[in-house]
Amino acid sequence: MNLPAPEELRRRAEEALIRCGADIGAPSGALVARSPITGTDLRTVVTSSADDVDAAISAAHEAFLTWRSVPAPQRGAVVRRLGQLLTEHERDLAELVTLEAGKIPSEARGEVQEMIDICEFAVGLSRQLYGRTMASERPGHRLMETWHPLGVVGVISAFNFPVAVWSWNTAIALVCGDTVVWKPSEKTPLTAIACDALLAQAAHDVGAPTGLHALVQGSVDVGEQLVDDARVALVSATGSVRMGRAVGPRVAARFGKSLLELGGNNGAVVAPSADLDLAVRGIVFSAAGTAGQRCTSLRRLIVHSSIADELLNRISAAYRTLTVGNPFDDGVLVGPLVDSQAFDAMQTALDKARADGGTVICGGERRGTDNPAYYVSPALVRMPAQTSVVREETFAPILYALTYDTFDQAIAMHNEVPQGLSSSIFTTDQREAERFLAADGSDCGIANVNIGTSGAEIGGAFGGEKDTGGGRESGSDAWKAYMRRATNTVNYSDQLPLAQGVEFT
Ligand code: UN1
Repeated sequence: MNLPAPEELRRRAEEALIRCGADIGAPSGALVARSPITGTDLRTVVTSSADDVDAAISAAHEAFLTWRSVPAPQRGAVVRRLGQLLTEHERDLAELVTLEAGKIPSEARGEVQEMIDICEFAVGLSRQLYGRTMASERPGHRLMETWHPLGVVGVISAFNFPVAVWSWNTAIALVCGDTVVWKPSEKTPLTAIACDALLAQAAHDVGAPTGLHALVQGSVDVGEQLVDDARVALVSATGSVRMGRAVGPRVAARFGKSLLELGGNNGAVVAPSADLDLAVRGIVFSAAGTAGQRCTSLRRLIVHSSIADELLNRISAAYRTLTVGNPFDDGVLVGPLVDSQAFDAMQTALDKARADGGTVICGGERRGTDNPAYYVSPALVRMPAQTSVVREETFAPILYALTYDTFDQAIAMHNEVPQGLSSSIFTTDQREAERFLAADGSDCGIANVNIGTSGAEIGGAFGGEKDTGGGRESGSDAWKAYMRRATNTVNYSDQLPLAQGVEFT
């Protein structure tokens, strides 16, 4: 496989960081930023000590005490400026995303576009943090609710969407009057440095108070400090179910709030009436795109037995045309897996699937073994049943295909996994489509018709049920998780009637 020289990648990373205004200093830290493109180092980054994390939380808390009283539309100004800077530096950030996460440039730019979109959304939201007014049962009384800033938001993000998920949280948190301490994935520290620099620039340009955002870098212990610190009012964490099981109860133990966006095991039902041309395109993008490393990646295909052979033939034909390789090369659609652990997990899952009676129709093999990078052909595996390996999320491009005969069976099979993030149905039968979206249809936070499971727009609330953690980020009214609600009763009469008709005289 023809891969770029490690020095070229280092130079590109450094140049993009400088263009984003990052103070990169001498590379002297303990955290090694790597590129999955070559499996080699990009530069080192200083890790945050326990004292550094404590200082970051203190500063963010201090800043919150001022920021919460700045009118929300004024808070929107910093996010508006951030959106402008992200637009100016779209290529630089996308370059860093490709370098650190291995995404193809189109997907990397799409991720930066999500950031720009959420900034626009958040600016609008800064004038729409609506509370309700309710009819009071008492004369001369007004009953209403007010939404107030919450405090410091601890954002813990994953490698696969190293910048968009941060922006969903941060843009919304800032207009809601919160401040942010961010712990990015150890696998993507450089994109985080660039984002932090752009936000600092935005805050400076609009004269916002300092300390609205702090970046802390390191491994689990850094995240744990955010989880355990009572000054962190909300912990918004994206990652594995295992991580969420550790974070959720710890935050709850101190009565903090958490917003969990954990694993998915996303399925698509393909009905006999489906438009197969459209279905194949949607399936291939969702299953093989981003090398299967989205939390919304399609992992399970539940296809009617009458069309299974044809559909699987068409998907495997499409898979064989996918170019796997250096994401910077023209025409490449599938970049590398993030690291050797991801590759090992994929191979272990494929072995288990074979042991369970599965047939690998195509893919699964490593491409180009003469380097420490891990490129694989996306795998399509026909399974006789939804065995334990199919019920787990493997963060790699494996698509398991199962067949069904009745629609009820398809829905039952679809919902019979622990995770509940994204789902879709390909059908032209309106009854089936509506049933899939109904209360007794898909049990996921995202349910689509005639598109794949991945690639959601920012306008909707993003997140899922069951082991996915229940949190909602991004659009719609997800902002409410970043604020606290106060119910206010105002008596403007000269009487003191008690609610529920209670007499106390
Ligand atoms: C994730 O993988 O954590 O819907 C987020 C999508 C993207 C976001 C994915 N907009 O696929």
